[in-house]
Formats: sequence, structure tokens, C-alpha cells
Amino acid sequence: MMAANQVYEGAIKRIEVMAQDEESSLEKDQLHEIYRQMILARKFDEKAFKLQRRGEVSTYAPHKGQEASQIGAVFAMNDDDWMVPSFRETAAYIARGAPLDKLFQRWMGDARGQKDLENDLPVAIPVGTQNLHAVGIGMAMSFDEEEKAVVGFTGDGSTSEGDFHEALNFSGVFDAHSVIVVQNNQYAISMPVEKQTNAETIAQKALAYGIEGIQVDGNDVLAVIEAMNEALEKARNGEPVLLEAVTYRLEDHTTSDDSTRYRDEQEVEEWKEHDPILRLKDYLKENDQWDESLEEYEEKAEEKINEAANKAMEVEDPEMEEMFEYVYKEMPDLLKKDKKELEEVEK
Ligand SMILES: Cc1ncc(C[n+]2csc(CCOP(=O)(O)OP(=O)(O)O)c2C)c(N)n1
Repeated sequence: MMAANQVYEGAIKRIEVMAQDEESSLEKDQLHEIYRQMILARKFDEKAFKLQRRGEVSTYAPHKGQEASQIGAVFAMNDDDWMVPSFRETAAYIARGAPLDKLFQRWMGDARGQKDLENDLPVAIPVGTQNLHAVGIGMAMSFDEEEKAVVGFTGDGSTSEGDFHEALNFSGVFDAHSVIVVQNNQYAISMPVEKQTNAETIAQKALAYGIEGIQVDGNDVLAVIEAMNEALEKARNGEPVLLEAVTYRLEDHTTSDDSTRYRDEQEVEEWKEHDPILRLKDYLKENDQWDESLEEYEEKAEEKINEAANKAMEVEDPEMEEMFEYVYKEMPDLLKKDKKELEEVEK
């Protein structure tokens, strides 16, 4: 019962698995598949970084350290659920089955790399706008009474954008089938989360919108899966969820950034000890679920990644006219006019 001078009482819950020595209900082959996806995503990240240095990729946003948040979230989803990412979700795309060469192609500046995505939206560069798209899709699912959910990814910095709050507000009012996953990787470029918000947690912001908030150890892939299973079940039922995955960006913000200018090396070293891949490896070993084939997979993953990168580099440049396509289902008159003008110039 609330005291007379209180207007609201509520709480958010925090989910951990590995740190609590709890056992996962997943089968051994599922755990292995998750581990392999995490390795593949890590190798992609390393390769993309190198390609940027060689001038093949213009700018890249690394996900190193955030594999558990992304791959765990996707693991809990169904194929016909929708995914709405921002710009750091390459690991999530990999777990959703996006072709690796297409992902490289996109980072090489070729929009055709994201042309045939099914139920997944392309990379969103403006910070926070994708939250509105995610909740809009979730509202449509609610109106159509579909038993599906949409998972939107966003960063701690985006929680200061109006779009984030508008999206959460609408999600609650319209029973959107949405789970908004905030990957709290502690920094929005050089802005630490302590300066981003005075709130103790990001998850608690859900309470103001009358929806559920859950915080999860975002470097514990098993906890992320557990939290997402709970969140997705609610979302499919028209109860949207805000899920904060507490994690850490181990690399620079992008390849154009130098994080040593605002981040203490000691802090990075400490977080490296919580690297989600090492944590899963330790967990598997401690629970007699480790298999040597997983060790060998690293080499295989590297081969796969190199092959995909080479394939992407061999793709012919698109025709200029293609930049007018794929944006709208029906091309608006203004674009038709621009396209025609370009064709005249090219003649
Ligand atoms: C609307 C808008 N404002 C500013 C930027 C420049 N910008 C790019 S990333 C970024 C920080 C984003 O931080 P966060 O939301 O925490 O995501 P993270 O990069 O940490 O994954 C900013 C300010 C932008 N892309 N869009």
C-alpha cells in the first residue's frame, strides 16, 4: 500500500545468470551456436577495422564488447519478428543471418548491401530516430492483432533525444508489441552516461511511461536471452518493454574517434575482464560444455570473414541512377525529375 504522500511506487528488475552461478536451460548445441556467432561477429569487427585503415571502408562503428547484448537479444527472437537497429548492430545482423559480404558492402558505402533485408530495417545513422520506427511497427502489430514482436536497438546517448521519449510514450498508450533494447555501453562518443542522465538506471525510465523496465547484465549472454524471452512474451501480448543491457564499448566510438582522449585505460582493462566472449567460454568450461571444436572455429570464422570481405570488394560499383531507387515503394515526382535530369546529363 502506498503512503499518503506518495504518487507512485514501482521497481525494475535486474537479471543476471553467470554471476549468480545459475544454470542455463539451453541445450549444449544452442550454447555452441551462440558462442560461434559471437566469434564470427568479433572477427567481422576486427576485419572491418583493418579495411577502414586500408581505405576500403569509410567509417565503421565497432561492436567489440557488445556481442552478448546483440546476439543474446536476437537469439530470443523469431524469424518473423522485426528488428530495428541503429548503427552499431552488426553482431545483431550477423545473428539474424544477414550475408556477411552484404554487411561489408554496406560499410563500404554501397546501399545495395541492405537492399533485400527481410523483417529487419537498415542501419539508422541519426541518433534515436529508429525508436519511432520500432514502436510504429509494434503499434501496427497491435492494431493487426499479430502475435509478433519488434526489437529496437538504441544507445544510452539516444535516451536524451526526444524521439526516444515519444516512442516510449506511444508504445505504452498504443500497446505496441515492442521491446526497446538500450545498449548502455557507458559512452555517447565522449559523453559518459553519468553526464547523460541523472537517473540511477536507464531501465527505470520505463516507469514514467507505464511500461515495464528490466535491467540486464549485458555482458552475460544467458541473462540477455532470459530477459529477452520475458520481454518478448510480454510484447507479443501488447505489453511493451524497455530493456537496459549494461555493457561496455571496448573499442573507439567509430574509426574516426580516439577514445584515449576521454577514457581511462585502467577502466578499459577492467571491462576487458568482463568480455562477453571470455565469460561464455569460462561458463562452458565450468559446466563441462566446452568442446575443442570451438577453439578451431576461430580459424574457420576468419576464413569466412576474409572470403566475404573479398567478395564485397569485387562488387561492381552501382549505376548512378540506383541512388533514386529502393527509398520509396513508389518513386515521388521530385525524385523522378531528379533521376531524369541525371540521365540527361549522362547522355
Ligand atoms: C541526431 C544526431 N545527432 C548527433 C549525431 C552524431 N552522433 C553520432 S553517434 C553519437 C553518440 C551516440 O551515442 P549512443 O546513443 O550512446 O550510441 P553508441 O554510439 O554509444 O552506440 C552522436 C552524438 C547523430 N548521428 N545524429
